[in-house]
Amino acid sequence: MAEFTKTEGWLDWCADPTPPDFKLPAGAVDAHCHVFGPGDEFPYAPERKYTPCDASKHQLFDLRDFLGFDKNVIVQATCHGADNSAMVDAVRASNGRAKGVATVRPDFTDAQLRELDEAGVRGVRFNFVKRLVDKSPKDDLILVANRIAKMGWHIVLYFEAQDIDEITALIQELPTVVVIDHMGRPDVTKPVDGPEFAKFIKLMDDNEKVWVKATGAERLTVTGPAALNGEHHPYRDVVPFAKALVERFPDRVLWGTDWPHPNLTDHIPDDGLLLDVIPEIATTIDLQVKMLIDNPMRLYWG
Ligand code: 0GY
Repeated sequence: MAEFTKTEGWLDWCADPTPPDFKLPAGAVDAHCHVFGPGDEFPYAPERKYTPCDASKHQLFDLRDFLGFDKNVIVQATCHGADNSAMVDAVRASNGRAKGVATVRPDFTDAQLRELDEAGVRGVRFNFVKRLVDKSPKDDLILVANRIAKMGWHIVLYFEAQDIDEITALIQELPTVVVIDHMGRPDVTKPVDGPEFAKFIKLMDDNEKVWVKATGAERLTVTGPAALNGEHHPYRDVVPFAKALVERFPDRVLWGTDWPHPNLTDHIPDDGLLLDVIPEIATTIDLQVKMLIDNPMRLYWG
């Protein structure tokens, strides 16, 4: 049995989230979350950059039910490398209520890809965040892209804001829908209408195939989760960035909890509080239904 000790400073996930004030519409999809292990059943990858605490499929499904989501999109995280077993096991156990995004290397066989597809995988993720991977996955991405395009899958990209020029060029070569994690990780201390975020908006303006996850408030925030002047405005510094994207690209935006919030060292996100960000960024029922139901259903269950 494999024994794993979580990385020093690693914070556990919140075991008793606050009941959210915001009530999700029926059929809502948590379109960005992970499962970790359990490590003794699904060992973490030797090349991983962190060892998380276990976060099992049962714990994910409990959170789904507590928050009022109907479905999950479970995204492969780097701590499991290209061994998708924990994610696939969770998707298979969901009774059709979860889809997956896998890590695929060029040496995967067609039979392996078919098996992932049959399990409920609908996308591949390429992680360009330097602290999470040994080398840029660009070459792998080009080799894998055309193969997964034939299966109707899409590509999820995770990168840092400073790499946007390189990523913008790369996206031109990609044959599928491209979903960008955590809004391209903007520096939220900069103005939302400044030149940095304008680049991200232009990328989406210029490329109809690019979608975005208005997620990651808990990891992009500088002000933290606290309420403002006693009022209930969690993660208020991230809200203008997410709101701008939801309003400009209502048909190409997704939202998810990012549970169990890997690599946070300053606070343990309360997933109930995080949910209360939704009505701040998607301010009408119409926008909420698009972001939480119509868009993820089209991309993952369509
Ligand atoms: C996230 C964010 C992070 C981690 C990973 O695959 C991963 O390990 O994506 C991060 O550290 O920013 O979406 O889970």
